[in-house]
Amino acid sequence: SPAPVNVAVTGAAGQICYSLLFRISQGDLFGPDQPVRLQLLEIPQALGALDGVVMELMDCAFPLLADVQTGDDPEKVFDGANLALLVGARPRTKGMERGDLLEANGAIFTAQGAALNKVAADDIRVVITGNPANTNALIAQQNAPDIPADRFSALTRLDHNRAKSLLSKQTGAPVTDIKRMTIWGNHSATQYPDLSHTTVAGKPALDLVDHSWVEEEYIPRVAKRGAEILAARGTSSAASAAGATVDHARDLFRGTPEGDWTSMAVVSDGSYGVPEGLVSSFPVTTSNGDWSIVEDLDVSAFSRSRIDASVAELESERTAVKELRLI
Ligand code: NAX
Repeated sequence: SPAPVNVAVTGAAGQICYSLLFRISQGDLFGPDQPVRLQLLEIPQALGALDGVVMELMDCAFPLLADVQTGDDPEKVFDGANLALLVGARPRTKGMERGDLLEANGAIFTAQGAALNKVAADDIRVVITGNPANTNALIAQQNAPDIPADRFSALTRLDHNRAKSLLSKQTGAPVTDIKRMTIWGNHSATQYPDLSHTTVAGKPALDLVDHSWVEEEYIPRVAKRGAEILAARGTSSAASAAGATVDHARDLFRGTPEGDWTSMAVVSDGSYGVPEGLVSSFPVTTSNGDWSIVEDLDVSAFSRSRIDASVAELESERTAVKELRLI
């Protein structure tokens, strides 16, 4: 069998990783013939709990799991990584202002970007799930000057999958019939799930649903799905976030299907009026670890105003982290 792929994962003792690590070890990311080595990063206080997770990984006797290492030093844990999944982040706690949140996460993602820059493999790909995902990705990317900017992407796949599933429910069509879904902007309440180019069994989605439903129910429900789950479950979405992280990374390497695309937050080249350098969600096609933005889509006036609002939020986050000298 081929040499193992080195997958570094942060936040490894957290709830998303309690699903994610098992999915990766099962072969859901790189397929049934590719062994993986897990390099798991946690903060010192969580290393004990992480030992328990590693015991469970061992107890699954996964044929594809070649090795597991753990630690709290990113310069050691990221050594030789081919793929880094940055899941661990500092959640917003009571009384914390947005600036405090950006600063706490800035400390994490400046250090992790610099460590990746120093010790990751030459073919490194970096996927950021930890929130605020887009701006954390920007911070990591800006602190890794020797890694090409297009190696970084942040997750909007959970939003994309939620958007597909809610449209499937509304139209009665299976999710496999839904193509060309797009999430634009920030992974936040300002995100814009755009049905303008989406097809359902080959028919334009917008011919099948009312505009008022899209504007008043669908868009807010996709954007607030995380809060809906938190209210029902008492904790934030975890298995679905792990699933979306697997979908994102798998498609990055194995490619999007012909005639379809996915959504990823990537460093803007100025496409669709999104200022260069911002990490914003776009429709993308992928193959062999690389992505490209789907170009020349029509943008309606309604879409324009939604995209602009989310991009304005990303610009204000970028200004804030610049002022904090994190980038
Ligand atoms: P948990 O709080 O269960 O786990 C996070 C783990 O990260 C903890 O074990 C913590 O010790 C660890 N950690 C903190 N700082 C670290 C550091 N510097 N290095 C390594 N590990 C560190 O959170 P979980 O539910 O697993 O969520 C993880 C992140 O994903 C959060 O930021 C969350 O907001 C974000 N999410 C992102 C989503 C997306 O679609 N982009 C959706 C789900 C989720 O909300």
